[in-house]
Amino acid sequence: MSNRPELKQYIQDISTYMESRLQNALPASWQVPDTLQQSMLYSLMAGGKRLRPVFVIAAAEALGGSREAAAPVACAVEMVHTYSLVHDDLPAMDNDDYRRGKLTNHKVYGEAMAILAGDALLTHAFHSAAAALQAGVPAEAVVAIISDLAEYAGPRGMVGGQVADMQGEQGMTELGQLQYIHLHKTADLFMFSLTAGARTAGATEEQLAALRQFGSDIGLAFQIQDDILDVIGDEAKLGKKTQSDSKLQKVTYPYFIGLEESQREVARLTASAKAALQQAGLQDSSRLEEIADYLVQRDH
Ligand code: GRG
Repeated sequence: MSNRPELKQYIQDISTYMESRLQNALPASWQVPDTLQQSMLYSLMAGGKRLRPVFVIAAAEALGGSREAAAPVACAVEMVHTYSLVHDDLPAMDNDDYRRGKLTNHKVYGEAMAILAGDALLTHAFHSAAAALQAGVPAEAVVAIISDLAEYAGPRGMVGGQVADMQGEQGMTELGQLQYIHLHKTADLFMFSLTAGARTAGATEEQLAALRQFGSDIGLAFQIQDDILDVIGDEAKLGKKTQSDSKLQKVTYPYFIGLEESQREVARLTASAKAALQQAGLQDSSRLEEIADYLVQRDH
């Protein structure tokens, strides 16, 4: 009998581990203003799925690395992800009152504090990534991780994707525009997570390239699946005729290429992601493959 936990248990274990690491992310000696600390922790501890930390840790473990060495990087990417959600919910952007079933940060702490909590999460992410050095990761790998975090989260990465999304609201005419948004808003942090986790375990350039391909394919497939579920959900709620009048007008993958072709694209990207993993020469790629299937096969 193997001691290997089922995927759901594996994800749950990482979530529990991350909760305690994130809860203590700010050193007690720092004298951070109370409200700022509460606002940061309110969103950090609001019950996200911790997908990006799972990618960091699973990639490290696929190369025989340790959870402890990968943890500072896993915390860093979750902080960047959380800041992006706090800012995305602001009145100047999506203007949302609820996220994950709870009031959004600015609804509880006010707009100014939500902006500052987001800023503080983004800044503190780099402090956390740098702490990989104390967890035993070689300095050269830590510098590469920090540089990648800036690249994948910044103007050429997630922020660039968010801007393209905002501009796309004025009207999108090509699938390439939507693909750019999905790749940068979603896939870039997946790619960062996978490569950064692998870097903590001494990955080669070839392994990093294969993991970038895997992250890009799975990130795009994850978002296309989201688009598909969005359209199918509305079809169920509204009935086929009304749905084709309304939701297909929303700019999603099915809007451009139809539902069936979108489903085929998810399958094609998943196969391509798994093929990339096979090329990576990892010690054990099975967990990453399971995560890929779990993400694209979800039905909600
Ligand atoms: C404000 C710079 C800036 C960026 C915002 C994150 C984001 C970009 C927008 C939110 C809307 C959205 C659907 C983004 C795509 C990325 C994504 C899939 C976010 C949700 O990630 P999950 O499902 O969230 O991992 P949880 O809540 O589980 O952490």
